[in-house]
Amino acid sequence: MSDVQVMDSDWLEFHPNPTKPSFKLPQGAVDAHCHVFGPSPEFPFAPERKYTPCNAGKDRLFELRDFLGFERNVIVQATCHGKDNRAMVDACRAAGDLARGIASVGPDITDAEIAEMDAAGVRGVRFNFVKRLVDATPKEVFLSIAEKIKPFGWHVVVYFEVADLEELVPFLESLPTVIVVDHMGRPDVGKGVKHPDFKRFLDLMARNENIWSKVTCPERLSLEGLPYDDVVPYARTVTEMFPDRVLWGTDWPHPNMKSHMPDDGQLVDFIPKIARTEELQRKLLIDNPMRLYWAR
Ligand code: 0GY
Repeated sequence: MSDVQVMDSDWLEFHPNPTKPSFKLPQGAVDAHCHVFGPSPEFPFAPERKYTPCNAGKDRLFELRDFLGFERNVIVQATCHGKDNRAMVDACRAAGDLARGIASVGPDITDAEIAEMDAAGVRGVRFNFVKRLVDATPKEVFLSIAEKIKPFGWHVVVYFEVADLEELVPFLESLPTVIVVDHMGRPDVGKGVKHPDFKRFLDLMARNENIWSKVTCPERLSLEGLPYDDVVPYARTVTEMFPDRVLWGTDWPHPNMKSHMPDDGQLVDFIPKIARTEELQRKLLIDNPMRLYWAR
């Protein structure tokens, strides 16, 4: 059989030996946005995937968790696995109580399937609007999924590009669950924090107490590159305006990074720039993710 799952020729693999962060994470810190890729062939990538990554399985993730000083992970289903959640669920099970998961599901998902994933630690679903990652799903379909998962106490993680927010606002405001927005809605950090696009995002969070944000991915959003200082005002603004509704994560193994591969230790050192007090750091890294993911 020909191997159709060789990683893309321009794929950048995760950093092989990240530096030890200078910032000492508080005990109990949660990496609330990371993924597993395969490893294939145990967990093959989905036929409908838009990219074929390197293998980056749970063992490497747990090694990184321990090395950086995190205690727990929230593992978000990556689009390269489509709606086949086995790799993510297997990682959650293997971590015991130290991981939670976010799944990708279709409208045909049954209550029994949700309950089974719930028992493994899954606590939500991801709705992806990023066109380079997925084919479009009608909003009515997403809404029907949200209605199905709501009785389980699950929430919705959404990933979209800044240009799509205006059109998405009514849909987001109609969702019946907690919503977690990936990477602050991907602002264009060349425009400044006062730009109407970023204000639209802040206003959305201000109006809707059920909307949270991951203040993640400076390496993805930065136009300047290391040390990603052009992203600081955005992440700091969201963290200081909504200290009880922010989450932080590494985004390991960093899918689709093309400019460079971040050093996960340096990413951890970004945290005190955006959460400048011990109290903000505790909320961002412990209290908020524990409330959202480990309340039961
Ligand atoms: C991220 C970002 C990306 C990819 C995915 O599931 C995914 O494929 O999330 C991206 O390419 O921007 O949050 O990991």
